[in-house]
Amino acid sequence: MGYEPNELPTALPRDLEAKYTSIIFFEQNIRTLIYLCNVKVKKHQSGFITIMGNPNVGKSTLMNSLMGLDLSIITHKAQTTRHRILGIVSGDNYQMVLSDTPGIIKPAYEMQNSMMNFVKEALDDADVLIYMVSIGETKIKDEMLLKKIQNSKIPVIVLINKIDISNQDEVTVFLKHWEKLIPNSSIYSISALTGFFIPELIDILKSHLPDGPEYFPKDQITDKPERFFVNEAIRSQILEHYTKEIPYSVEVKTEEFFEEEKIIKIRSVILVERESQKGILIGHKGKKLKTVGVGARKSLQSFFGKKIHLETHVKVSKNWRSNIHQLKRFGYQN
Ligand SMILES: Nc1nc2c(ncn2[C@@H]2O[C@H](COP(=O)(O)OP(=O)(O)OP(=O)(O)O)[C@@H](O)[C@H]2O)c(=O)[nH]1
Ligand SMILES: [Mg+2]
Repeated sequence: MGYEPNELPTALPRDLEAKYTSIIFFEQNIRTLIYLCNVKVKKHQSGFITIMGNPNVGKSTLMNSLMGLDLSIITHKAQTTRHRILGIVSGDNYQMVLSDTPGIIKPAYEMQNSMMNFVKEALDDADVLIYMVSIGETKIKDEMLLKKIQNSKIPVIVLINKIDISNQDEVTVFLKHWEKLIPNSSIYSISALTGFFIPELIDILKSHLPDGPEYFPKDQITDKPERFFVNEAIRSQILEHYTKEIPYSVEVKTEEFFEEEKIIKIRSVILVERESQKGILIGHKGKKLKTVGVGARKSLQSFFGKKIHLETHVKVSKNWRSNIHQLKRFGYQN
């Protein structure tokens, strides 16, 4: 049947209308199905995973091992980590925001207060808590913290670390001990250093992530700026090469960071608390400070993948560890 353009029917013939309606119905069903599939496929999981525990148990080693990257500095000395450092691991459908934190201590001065505030903040933000102990540890001394962990509403994972320096019988004893102490937790024995149980742990952590958004762009790996990692590389060398109170009296501030195509030019200031510490740090004819510079340059070259020109100066900033204004300048307080 043919129609002239000016005499088109206002309604479709009955049989055509029925077909047309069923096509629309079919198309809508398909759209709903595609929508539901997309929702299912695109479901995204994310969360904040806090790593906490006593000093020196291997928290930063674990963070780096989970990241597959040397983000946090690691030394054999306690109180190496002073800040909360985020390490972000992302995949298409998930994002784990790890927090490396300072080891738990009883604060003796203002800087240590700030360090413990970082731990508290990270605990308050956590979707999953990792409490890490070294093999041989049996207690959480702080009663309040113990209660908080025992009554935790979020998943708690206790990791017994450094099992590479232990044996099966000993590991079994400590696994049982921690199971009894924190019955609401999952307990695993690992070696953050050798990587034992790390791939399995990554899967366990992913399985605990709640549904959530991308908190950070997927290609971002940390919340800290480049200068922070320069400060840390220098501080790591100081922890390595000096004894007694020197590493604990030092703060590093990077004042210049110029990135060119093939080289990064950096100027950093090392602050000490007293005049006498300045001499010790510089050493005879500047030899000790030179060792620090050479070591830091090497590690920064591999961290940034570029040639590094590093200039260091030592200054006295009297009692900076107890001075709130100074601590603010160094990023310890908001
Ligand atoms: N044998 C052994 N040593 C480890 C293991 N994990 C870490 N360590 C060592 O333990 C020391 C402390 O490691 P860190 O990762 O700096 O410990 P931390 O808990 O971050 O320490 P703080 O930042 O001071 O609280 C370093 O000498 C590490 O090499 C492990 O699985 N086995
Ligand atoms: Mg650490």
